[in-house]
Amino acid sequence: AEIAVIGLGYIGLPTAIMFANAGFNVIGYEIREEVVKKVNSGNSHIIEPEIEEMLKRAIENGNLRATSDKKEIAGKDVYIICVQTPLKEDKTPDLSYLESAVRTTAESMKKGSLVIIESTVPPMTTLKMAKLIEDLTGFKAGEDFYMAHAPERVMPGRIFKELVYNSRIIGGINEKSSELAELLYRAFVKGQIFKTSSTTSEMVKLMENTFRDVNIALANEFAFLAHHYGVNVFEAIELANTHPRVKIHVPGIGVGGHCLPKDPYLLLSSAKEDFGLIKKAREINEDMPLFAKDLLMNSLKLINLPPEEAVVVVLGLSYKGNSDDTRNSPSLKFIEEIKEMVAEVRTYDPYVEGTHGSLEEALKGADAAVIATDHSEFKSLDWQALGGLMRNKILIDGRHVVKEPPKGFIFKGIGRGEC
Ligand code: SAJ
Repeated sequence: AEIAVIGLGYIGLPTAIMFANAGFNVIGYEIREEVVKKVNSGNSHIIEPEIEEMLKRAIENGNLRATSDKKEIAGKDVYIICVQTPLKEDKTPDLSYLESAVRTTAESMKKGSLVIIESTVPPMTTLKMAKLIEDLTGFKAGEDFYMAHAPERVMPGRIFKELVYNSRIIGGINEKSSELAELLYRAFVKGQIFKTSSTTSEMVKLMENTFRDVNIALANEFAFLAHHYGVNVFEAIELANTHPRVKIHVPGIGVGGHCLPKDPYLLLSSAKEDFGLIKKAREINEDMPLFAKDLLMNSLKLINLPPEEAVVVVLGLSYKGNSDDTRNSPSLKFIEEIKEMVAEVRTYDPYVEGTHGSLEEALKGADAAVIATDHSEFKSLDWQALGGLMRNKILIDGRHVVKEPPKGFIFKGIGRGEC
C-alpha cells in the first residue's frame, strides 16, 4: 500500500519513518519547505534518539520522500494525519490545522482510501471530519472510504521504542475501518492493538494525559502543603509510595510540552458541564512557575537585594529533561513572570539554541540560579565551584535535581519544605 503522512512533526516524521522502514512506499506532506529539504537530505529537524539512523535508512532505501506539493499525494491508499491541535488564546481547541489537513486529504484521496487521524482531538471530531470528507468528495464514509482515530501514545525521548512496543488504540468509524487500520499498524506495532469506536478512542487518549496532569497537580498540591508544614515532600512521597497501591507523581516547577497542558481542555471542550476537578488541576499546574518566583523573591529578600538589581540565571528552557522541546515550557512562563522585576535574566540550556554557550559564563556575577529543567547534566554540577563565579549565591531548584543543599548557598527547592 502507498501511504501519505500529512504533517512531518514530532509524531508524523517518526511514523513516516516506521512505515517506510517496514517496506511501505511513504510520502510525507509538509508545508514547511525547510523541513522538506532537510528530511529529503536524510537529516531530521527534531532531536530524538535513533532518528538520524532510522531516517537515513528510510531515505536511502527509497521508501520515504517529503514534499510540499499537493499533487504528489494524490491517489494514495492511506492518509495518516499528524498535525498539531493546539489551543486558542481562550483555551478552546484550534482545529484549523486539522481541518486544513482533512481538506487536503479530501482533495487527494481516491475511492477506497483509508484516512487515519493520529492527532489528539476533542471527542466526536473524527465523526465530524468524516462528514466533512463526505461533503467535499461525495463519497460515503465507511463504504467509499474508511476512517479511524489511532492516537499516538509515545513519549518524546522514547518515540521509536514506544511506537513499536506500546499498545495501540484504534477507533474506526465502522468495523471495516478499524480492521483496515489494525492491519496497517501491525506492520510495525509489537504491542497489543485494541479496536473500539472513534469517539471512545478520542476520549481514551485525552483521559490518559488528563490522568497524568491531575496526578501531577495532586503532587504539586502536596508540595504546597509540605512547605506549610516544613516537610520535605520528596521524602514524604517516597515513603507514601512504599504503600502497594500508592504512586504519587513528581512535583515541580510546572507541566509543559505539547500534550499535557492542552489535552485536559480538549477533553472538556465538547462537554456541556465540567465538574471542576480537571480544570482546577490545570490551574494548579499552570501556577507552579509563580511558586518558583516566590521562592526566588523570598531569597532575594533574605540578602536584602532589591529584585530590580538582581541578575538571575535560568538553567533549562525545555519542558523536560534531555530534550530540546520548549513548547509550553514552565521555564518560559517563569521567565515571563520575573523578567520585568529583575535587572537581567540569563538562560543556559545545552539543548536549546540561543542560550549561553557555557554555564560558567552565564553564572559570572549572577545573584541567583534557578533550575527549571531536569537535564541529566544538571544533576552532577559542582555548586561549590560554580558558586565562586557568582556575586550572590542563591540556588532555587524547581526540579529536585540538587539532592544536598550546597554549603554557603541560600537554597530553596519546590517541595523542599522551606519558603
Ligand atoms: N511532569 C511533572 N511531574 C511528573 C511527570 C511529569 O512535573 O511526575 C512534567 C514534566 O516535567 C513535563 C510535563 O510534566 O514538563 C510532561 O511530561 P511527561 O513526561 O509526563 O509527558 P510528555 O508530554 O512528554 O508525553 C505525554 C505522555 N503521556 C502520558 O504519559 C500519559 C505520552 O505517553 C503521550 O504520548 C504524550 O504525552 C502525547 O503525545 O500525548
